[in-house]
Amino acid sequence: MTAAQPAGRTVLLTGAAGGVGTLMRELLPAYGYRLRLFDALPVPGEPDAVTADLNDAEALAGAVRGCDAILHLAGISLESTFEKVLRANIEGTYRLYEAARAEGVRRVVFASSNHAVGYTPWPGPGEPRVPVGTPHRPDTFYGLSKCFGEDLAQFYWDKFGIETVSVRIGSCFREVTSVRMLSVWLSPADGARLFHAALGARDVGHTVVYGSSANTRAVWDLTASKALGYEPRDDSEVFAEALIAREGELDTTRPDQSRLGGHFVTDPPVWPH
Ligand code: NAI
Ligand code: 15L
Repeated sequence: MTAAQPAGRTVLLTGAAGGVGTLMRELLPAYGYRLRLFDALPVPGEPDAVTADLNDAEALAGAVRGCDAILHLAGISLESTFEKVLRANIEGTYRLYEAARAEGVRRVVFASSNHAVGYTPWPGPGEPRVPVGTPHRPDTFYGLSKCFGEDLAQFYWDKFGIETVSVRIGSCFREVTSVRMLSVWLSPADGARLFHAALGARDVGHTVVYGSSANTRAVWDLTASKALGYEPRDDSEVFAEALIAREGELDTTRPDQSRLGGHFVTDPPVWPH
């Protein structure tokens, strides 16, 4: 892998109306990208955004056409019924890759999630950070769909030569709101740095990386992220004192804090009703 290519490229941003999409609409243009926006919901203040479902193959093909790369954020971002996760995240991500293949787009950055490995035990004191090679241990149907997305990315690389960086995002929000997030926070600015690195690094094949900031209490091994050229600058520690005063230190004997996925591990599944 070598350093990021110059920006100035057209990138399709799916999920542009969502939380991370909104942050990246603010931050990525400074890196020189022209963003084309896509979401099932209208994107406020963006009349040129494509408003369509990922499963609308015609709309998706039109959106993908002529793009240099895709930052694929769209999908269900929390646990839901299997049927909803299947439609948006599994079928929808398949449609996205099919559109990329048909339209000749050679690079995807896929928003995977820490919940692909959510059942992995929280590392104890002195234990090494969790490597990207740790086995998939999804904690939800949602996490399972991210495992599928990573495997789909590997398949489209092996079969069709479409490159992907799958970013197992921790918690990408403006602020840190729990003691767990002290370890897994990806600040918006570091998120933009990481997506920029992932969009531009050469010869990535299919690479899986973790997405977190330079947190004092980090739990994931960022070696693969840094190999893309990512240099995190933020540290959640500035939020620590207030959060620990409110919640106490992270207690890995608690079921909802004993594994990387936090409460996703202990929350009941969502069944159709
Ligand atoms: P979000 O729920 O705020 O935004 C997702 C967007 O995708 C929404 O605007 C929604 O309308 C759109 N969408 C959903 N289904 C769609 C479909 N079938 N067709 C077209 N658009 C559809 O989620 P957020 O927080 O912005 O996350 C973005 C991505 O990053 C998601 O894939 C999520 O799983 C992933 N991620 C986010 C993390 C975070 O900390 N925010 C952590 C780990 C992963
Ligand atoms: C995710 O995958 C979710 O999309 C996000 O909303 C957060 O819950 C995040 O994981 C997390 O683990 O904090």
